[in-house]
Amino acid sequence: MSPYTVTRTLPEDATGAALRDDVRRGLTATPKSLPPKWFYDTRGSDLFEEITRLPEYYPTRAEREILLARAPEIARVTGARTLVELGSGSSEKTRHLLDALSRAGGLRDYVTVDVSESALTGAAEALLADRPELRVHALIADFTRGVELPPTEGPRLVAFLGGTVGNLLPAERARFLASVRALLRPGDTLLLGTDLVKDEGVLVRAYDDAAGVTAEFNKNVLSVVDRELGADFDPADFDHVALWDPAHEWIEMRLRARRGLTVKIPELDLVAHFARGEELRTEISAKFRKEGVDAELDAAGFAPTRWWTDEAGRFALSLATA
Ligand code: AVJ
Repeated sequence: MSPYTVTRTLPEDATGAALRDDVRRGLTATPKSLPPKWFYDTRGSDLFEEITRLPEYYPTRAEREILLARAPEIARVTGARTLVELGSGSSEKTRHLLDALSRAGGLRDYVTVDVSESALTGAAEALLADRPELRVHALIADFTRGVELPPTEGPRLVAFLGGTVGNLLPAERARFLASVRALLRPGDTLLLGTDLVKDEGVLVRAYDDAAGVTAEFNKNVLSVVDRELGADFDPADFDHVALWDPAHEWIEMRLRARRGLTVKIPELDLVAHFARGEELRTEISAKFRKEGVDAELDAAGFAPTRWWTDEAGRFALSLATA
């Protein structure tokens, strides 16, 4: 049996406290908003997995295409002995990277960081079954609030895939990238996945699919607030909205009240009113251009060294050295 450690840096009640703060702040603000990280309870994570298989949702397939094509080069260029994956979820795409890094000969440790304990430990155990020689460290942590990495051997490769960096607002992104840079030493690298600016119709359909899975995923955040904070949101009172903001170059997901309504949130001692048609913003998903990604990496103290896209030019992976 190979070594496998689970470290919790979030106190048991941290998730609840953070959710309460976010919901209080978001529902008393104008316009109303909730951070996207609260989508991902078990049902939300399952719905996201279903989204990745939808015909309209191209980012997962595009990123997998790049990883498959470039994994050997990534292994060669980085010489990584430790792979750190942030927001790993089910770690499905990571397999290609792990395989290439193992074949290149240097990989010793895999550190997987996620707020979702069920996603983490399930994935870690599946990986271990195939790779008895790998040391796996599962870290339950909110990577936007800073993590402490186990003292593994360098060079380290930090992978932040899926385009999830686009869920952060520009100022949050700058802070986040700088905090990742601060974890690294010279010679370590960052592998960053970013979805690219493209035709508006293609983008909107990726977030408003014909089968309605993304609508379910969006409304799931209301069920999370109901269950965790005793609220009485009825998801059926809201319509799913996905729109392209051309000024910010991001997709916004919103929930629009179908009628005027009042929601009670007993755990917060809060009552929230929605006018008919009022919208709650649940996610931004920024789309990027090469110049923008390079500039943000540079501002965070990284030197961008590689830029790869899929054949169709929909999605990019950047490699940057610390
Ligand atoms: C998991 C953050 C990459 O922003 O595209 C999918 C989440 N939201 N459909 C994204 C998501 C709506 C997704 N990321």
